[in-house]
Amino acid sequence: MNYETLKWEQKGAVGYLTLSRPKALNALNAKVFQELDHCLSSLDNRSLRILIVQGAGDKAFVAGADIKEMSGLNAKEAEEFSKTGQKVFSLLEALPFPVIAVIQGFALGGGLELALACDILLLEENSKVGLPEVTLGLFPSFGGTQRLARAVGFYKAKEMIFSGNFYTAQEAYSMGLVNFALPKEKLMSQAEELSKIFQKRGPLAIAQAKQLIQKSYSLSLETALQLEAQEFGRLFDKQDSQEGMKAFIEKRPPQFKGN
Ligand code: DAK
Repeated sequence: MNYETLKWEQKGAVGYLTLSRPKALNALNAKVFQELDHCLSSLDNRSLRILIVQGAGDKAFVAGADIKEMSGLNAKEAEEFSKTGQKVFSLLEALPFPVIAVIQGFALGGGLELALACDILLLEENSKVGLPEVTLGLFPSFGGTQRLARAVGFYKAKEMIFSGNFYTAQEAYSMGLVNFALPKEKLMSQAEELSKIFQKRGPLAIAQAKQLIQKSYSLSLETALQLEAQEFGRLFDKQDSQEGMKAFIEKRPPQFKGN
């Protein structure tokens, strides 16, 4: 897949998606969203087990929506921009395998919202994150008001969104916004270490667990628990769960095939 604003590479079962507009600090414009839409819609979900998302260069993961492009949009174009953006974030969130955001440099506005649609967030220790939309008279509307509050709680989310301030990696880690804050040289190796661990586990089990964790946002606990039990039962019809339990009893590593 050849793109103008993205780089795509697959090594084994790991996909590497790089947002690449370094001169604009990888800001999200209409072209980026069109290409992300195409790329995420055409992934081979059978051969992929992990997706790693990063930004080109070391200055920014993504510095937000492209303010220069956005300022020239008319109402119709803004609606289109918003729709494609929302579609892309939903596609990313719905991928049936873990998505790891490797964040180096600024992750701001729509850039932080993109990271929040991933499953695991790794942040380089000198990076800054924030939702500065209010400084533009906007508010974070690619899911930021929802996903951030779920990640860090109402009060911290309100502080971040109302102030538009930038936060250090240590602050982001302390508030539970990211899984790890790491030195630059350890960032990708930690992502790959996690990828290796995830790949050893049952892929169907991970896909179901991911979906159920996401559904917990919108379902009552009672309904979600029923669904959890149902899906747990369905896994017993699959070869992977039989293989996993058999391998444990036979004291050998399991051979998961994703069926
Ligand atoms: N958009 C466009 N260009 C950007 C950009 C951005 N978000 N961020 C940086 N750039 C460009 C700069 O304009 C500059 O370009 P040139 O002037 O060289 O042509 C180049 O990248 C380098 O940036 P700086 O010269 O500013 O670099 P500094 O190190 O001095 O500062 C910075 C880095 C990241 C602190 C600063 O660039 C900055 O504050 N950038 C803006 C950050 C920001 O406010 N981001 C939030 C954007 S608002 C929507 C849903 C969601 C959204 C919108 C719509 N709908 C549902 C419709 C989301 C909105 C946002 O994300």
